[in-house]
Amino acid sequence: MQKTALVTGVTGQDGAYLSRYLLQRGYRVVGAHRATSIHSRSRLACLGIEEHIEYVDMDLVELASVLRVVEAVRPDEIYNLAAQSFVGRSFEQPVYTADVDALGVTRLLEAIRTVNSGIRFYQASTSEMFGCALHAPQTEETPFFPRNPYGVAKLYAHWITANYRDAYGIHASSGILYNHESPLRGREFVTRKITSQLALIKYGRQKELALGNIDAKRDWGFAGDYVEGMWRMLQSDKSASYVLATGQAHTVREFAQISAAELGLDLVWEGKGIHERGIDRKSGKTIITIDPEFYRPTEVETLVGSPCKAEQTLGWKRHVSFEELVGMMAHADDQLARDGTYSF
Ligand code: NAP
Ligand code: G4F
Repeated sequence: MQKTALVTGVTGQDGAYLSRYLLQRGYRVVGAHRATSIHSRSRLACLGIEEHIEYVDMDLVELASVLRVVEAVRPDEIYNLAAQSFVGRSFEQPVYTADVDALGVTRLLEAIRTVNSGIRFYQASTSEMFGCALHAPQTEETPFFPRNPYGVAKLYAHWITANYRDAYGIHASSGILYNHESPLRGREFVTRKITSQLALIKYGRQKELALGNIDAKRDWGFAGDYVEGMWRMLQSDKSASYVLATGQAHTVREFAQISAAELGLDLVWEGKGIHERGIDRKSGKTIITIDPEFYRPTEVETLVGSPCKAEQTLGWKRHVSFEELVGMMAHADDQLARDGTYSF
């Protein structure tokens, strides 16, 4: 029998890749988004699936809206991808971030408990919960130490998911996902900011790219690989928490270096701290500057995860390497910058 999946945050990066994955597996996919969505369905259109999804209006800050949708759709599985997902913005909007990213999850879990406690639930947890991590690589057992309002809100969501699992026997799993990127990534996140702006610089449409802490290290994988892990969590007999990561960390500086090379720019670095600059050796022009505006009040310097449990228990495996990911994003943005068309 055909299964129905309700995907919240369907207009986002992961919403698009997960919906495509579920459609390929024969699911009926119902995508929930806000009536006031700031994103169009352009990511879904980009993957050629916009017309294959049913859409419902739902805002995670409104309990009645969440209840009505779960009642009407009667899903077998809910993937909760909706969130205010930008760490930088969470410092500016901590209360809103908590409402959506923390309490929003309780609203969904309450809807499941009320409508049908047999619905399987995926919560989009994050490596940001480890924050100032005490060990590296982090595992499902590493203590949490969040460093920003986003991480704190997501930690509440993570624990409430575990609580509904234990208290009510709901099949509720948390994916503790490390940074995953793609050509569909929002342009406020550092990877896409780098590839989109360096591509514009290459075509003379922009002069410089301003970055913050380029020594920060992240464990970057490809979003298309990670959505398969989400699905695998909900097919497992037992619900649990799983880390999805690559096990390798790279600096923002390395990401910029490889992006520049993929775009045909020969990047060399000069200077230190806020005076550091990235120069294109061929033209001699400064193309990267450091702007303290992009520093965070509290930074997470390094995150790197161990995907051992997911690999061994779920049979999950990532396929795209760091270098392939950077190349994929740089080439997609090269084309967009050349054609001058950005829809996300
Ligand atoms: P994204 O591109 O920012 O998408 C977030 C989605 O949430 C958008 O569709 C947005 O819809 C929706 N949303 C925001 N506020 C909402 C609200 N009040 N009610 C309903 N929908 C709302 O994020 P992503 O990269 O796909 O990430 C998906 C999830 O995984 C997020 O929960 C994120 O926190 C988590 N996560 C991401 C990563 C990563 O590296 N990508 C890693 C770990 C965890 P609009 O179009 O209406 O704005
Ligand atoms: O790309 P970022 O904004 O991603 P961040 O903060 O790691 O969060 C992303 O990954 C999390 C999983 O670990 C998700 F839960 C979350 O939803 C989101 O998807 O920043 C990465 C690093 C940071 O250390 C930041 O300080 O890059 C540094 N950075 C340096 N210059 C910059 C910039 N980040 C941004 N966004 N913009 C800059 O100019």
